Amino acid sequence: MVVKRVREVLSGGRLWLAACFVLALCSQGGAQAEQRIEVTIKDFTFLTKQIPLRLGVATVIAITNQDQERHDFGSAMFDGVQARVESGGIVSYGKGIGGLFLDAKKAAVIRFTMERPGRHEFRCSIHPNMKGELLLLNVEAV
Ligand SMILES: [Cu+2]
Repeated sequence: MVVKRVREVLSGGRLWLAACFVLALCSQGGAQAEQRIEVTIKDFTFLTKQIPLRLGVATVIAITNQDQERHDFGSAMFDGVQARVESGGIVSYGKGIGGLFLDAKKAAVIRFTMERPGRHEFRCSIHPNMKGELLLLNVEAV
């Protein structure tokens, strides 16, 4: 009886492993479907091509500052979210980054996976008139 129970637990474990494997395959497929947003800062304006962003998908925000001025890309959308910032050969990562500062003519990349739907505003803290937003949709990844 005890042996039988152990066997049941074992087969349950195997099923769970199989499920993990399928999940791993799926998330590999998801990596190919990485969504990328280009944000260009030009003449004190955020230029973004607004594409609907899906939740739970690896997201890359590539920011380029074309101005001769320092700007900031800050947003509450990163609150509590694990994010990775790559800029000038430096990679930093952590939970809840507030945003990043971009010196003149510099570029940076933020990688994260968004789980909260809705409109997420971003702004430049140096120039309060500079604002933009990203729309995150709660749709199934097909
Ligand atoms: Cu600015």
